[in-house]
Amino acid sequence: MNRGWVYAVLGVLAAAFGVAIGTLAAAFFDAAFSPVEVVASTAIDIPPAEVKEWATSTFGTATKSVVVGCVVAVVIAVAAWAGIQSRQRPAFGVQVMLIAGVVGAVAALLRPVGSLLAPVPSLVAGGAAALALWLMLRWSTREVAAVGTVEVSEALPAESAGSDAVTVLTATEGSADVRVIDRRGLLLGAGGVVIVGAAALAGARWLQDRASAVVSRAAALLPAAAEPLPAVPAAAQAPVPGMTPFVTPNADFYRIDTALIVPQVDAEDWSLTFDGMVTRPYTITYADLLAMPMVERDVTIMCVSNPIGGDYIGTARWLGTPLMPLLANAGIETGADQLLSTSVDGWTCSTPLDGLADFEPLLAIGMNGEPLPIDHGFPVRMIIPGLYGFISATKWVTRIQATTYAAEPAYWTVRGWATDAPVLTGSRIDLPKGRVTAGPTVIAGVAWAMAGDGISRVEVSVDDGAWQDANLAEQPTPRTWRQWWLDWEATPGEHTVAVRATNGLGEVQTSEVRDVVPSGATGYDVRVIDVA
Ligand SMILES: Nc1nc2c(c(=O)[nH]1)N[C@H]1C(S)=C(S)[C@@H](COP(=O)(O)O)O[C@H]1N2
Ligand SMILES: [Mo]
Repeated sequence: MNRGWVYAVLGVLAAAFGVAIGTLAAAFFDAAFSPVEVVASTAIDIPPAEVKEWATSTFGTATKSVVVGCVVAVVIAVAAWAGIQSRQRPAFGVQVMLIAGVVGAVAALLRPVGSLLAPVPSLVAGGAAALALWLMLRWSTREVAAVGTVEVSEALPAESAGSDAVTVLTATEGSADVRVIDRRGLLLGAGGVVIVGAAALAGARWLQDRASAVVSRAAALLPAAAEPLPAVPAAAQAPVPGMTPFVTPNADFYRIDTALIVPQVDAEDWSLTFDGMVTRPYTITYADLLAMPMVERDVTIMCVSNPIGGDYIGTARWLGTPLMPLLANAGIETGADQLLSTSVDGWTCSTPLDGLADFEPLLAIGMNGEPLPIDHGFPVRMIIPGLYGFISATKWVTRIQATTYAAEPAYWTVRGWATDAPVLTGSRIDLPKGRVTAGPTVIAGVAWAMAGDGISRVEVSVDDGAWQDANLAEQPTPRTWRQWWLDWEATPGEHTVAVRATNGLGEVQTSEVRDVVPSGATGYDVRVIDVA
């Protein structure tokens, strides 16, 4: 009789138990070092840019969840296999659990934020899984004296104490004893593992919640801007029902980062160090930052990985202090060509020093009237209009070094992305959405030229016809996108609509189709509209 599945389940239970205990161990110091987390993060970091780019274009912002799902699937498969193997060779299954723990520990050591404690949760997980498997194997089988020959089958005499049913498990030929599954021991062992594992996860959850920055953020008060901006003019919004809002609500703002567990930084604990090739290195606290002059800026930020027509772009009113005076205090030495900013989770970002002042970089603390959401960098992030996010928008920023590209290549630089990546002039069609009925319709969208003096013109071509000028909504500053719309008499059938933008310097966006790697996608957004 094949009871392999029972052993597969024992293997998976043991692994789940190990992960739960390891997660609890990590929660005591840093949830980022929990076993699944370190393995998934390392799995994300290893592949070359092309693979990542394929993954992002296929799964979008769900990429991280997909990677975590794959890691969990592999763990389940290996654990089930180890369980099945342990039927004949209990020691082998136990060893597989221990080795899995070591693999996790190695992944933890590869994380950019080093800590001697980093491998501990994975090692604990491997040990706990091994112990759970060993105990469950012990409790769920026992040896009974064989009655007669190895022919013993399902029905051992009921008097074989205590077990409701016994099944022959293995009977080595010639041996006098037979290992049988003891159903009661099996249920007690597995049940105990499930209960203790669930309690460990609940404990980990509780510890993590206590460690979250939610309380600190709720208590954070935003100072008033020394230079308040007038409200965004109503005319910045194209007068078209269903149109994308000019200011993106925080809850709908795209999120891109490498963090699987969002860094939790209390404002009270935050500090930012300016160092590297500077004459006067120094460190500021959140209180120091609040005492600095605050400005408000409406800025559209955008991800270099945004595909044509994509939505990794959003506009917010940021509150923050200008970065240039802070750099001047540190005194950048000649020879430095980049600012390397580092996030608390070890992610690094390289920003060209050349021309930096023109972009009016900010250290931002507020987004649309609230402290930065935790996902968007609470308590402090960088915002540099005109540069793609990966070279400008460090969230949870804790260190800014003046250095050189040669000495300190940043996270995405070593993965094949550009170091010089101004936001390219572009445009997107947002409306109409879905199927359209024939008659008067509006084609509308957004366009941006953040490093090119704003948008001066947007043109639309229907079915490869002549380029027609679209209406332009107001653009409060060249650092935001600009909405546009065009009335269109839709006739039944399929229509192709294309859009192109011209910046304030009179340069038309390029039609050349180029991929997002290494410095941003180009080409026109073209939509097929189905008119009934
Ligand atoms: N700490 C940290 N900051 C980061 C990143 C990251 O991976 N880690 N990604 C950058 C990228 S690629 C982009 S496009 C912007 C996105 O900012 P958002 O998530 O607030 O929209 O954050 C930037 N800042
Ligand atoms: Mo990005």
